[in-house]
Amino acid sequence: MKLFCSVKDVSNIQGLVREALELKASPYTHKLLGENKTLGLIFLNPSLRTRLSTQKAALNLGMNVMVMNLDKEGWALETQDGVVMNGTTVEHIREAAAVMGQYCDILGIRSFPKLLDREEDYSEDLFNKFVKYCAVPVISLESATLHPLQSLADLITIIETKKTDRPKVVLTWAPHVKPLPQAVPNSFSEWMCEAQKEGLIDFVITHPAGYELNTDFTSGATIIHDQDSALADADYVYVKNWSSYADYGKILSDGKGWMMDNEKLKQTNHAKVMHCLPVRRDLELSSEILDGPHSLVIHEASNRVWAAQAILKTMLEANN
Ligand code: AN0
Ligand code: CP
Repeated sequence: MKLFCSVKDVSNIQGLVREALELKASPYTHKLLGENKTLGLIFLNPSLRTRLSTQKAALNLGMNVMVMNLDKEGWALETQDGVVMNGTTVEHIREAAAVMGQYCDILGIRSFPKLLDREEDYSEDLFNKFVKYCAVPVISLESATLHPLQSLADLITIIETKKTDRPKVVLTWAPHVKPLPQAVPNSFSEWMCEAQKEGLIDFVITHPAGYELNTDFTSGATIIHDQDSALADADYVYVKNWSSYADYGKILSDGKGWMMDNEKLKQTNHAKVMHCLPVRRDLELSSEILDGPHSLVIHEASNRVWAAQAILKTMLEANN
């Protein structure tokens, strides 16, 4: 594996989940695998979970880790080709990525979309240029359109805790005050569609009209605008806000009535509630749920370590 940015980069998702759960049971079995190897984690946006869990995963494998907040601590980056750099950008991604590749055996990068120009964001221009010019294996730490380490941790969490053979998983849109990327729901959806194809789950998406996701990521999902009917008999409810894809990057309404709370959970099959975090309490999800027995959010975040460790292990073994 030289690249991890999508479910398409994984040949066997069930095998990967098994690997992650084995690492969870025995975190230090491969503590020499990453000896004398360096992981670089490059952030252009804030992060708590991705940064710490990926660092911990690398340390469990014996790797060295370097972390850089490139947006704050690096030189202002130019990503366009053919421009005379007489403005505010100081360094081109061609040199910056190539140099980071000299210092690291594996690189991770986080780069959110600007949410201004749909074509630009969905071209994944910055991420793809980083991959091209660094010349070492790359892990997405959340790109403009996908967040694969999160989705793998989500799949691990569902497979680890499921009580029925084929649980019903519902992705439900939630209100927010800021326009957020579609990366988490796109990614969750592509992973759940693959899990559904393999007979592991049934997958339903519910959102208000106008919040349809790019259909490239939702093939096979049942999409229902009525939240109540979507939630009926759900075993897992995955709560997430995203901004509109059609009216790109916009918040279309205040989303009143879409916050997940205990009253809504009554329609489900005692569903467990998931969220990638960070979560806005009592806006996206009620405190009552977050502090109660239905919440899986902390367990889900803890599984980020095993998701990252499974990917790093696969990359180290493939590129040894
Ligand atoms: C980001 C998002 O929605 O993509 C990161 C989530 C992991 N969330 C926020 O910016 C609040
Ligand atoms: N869920 C997630 O990726 O969290 P961070 O943005 O804190 O890394």
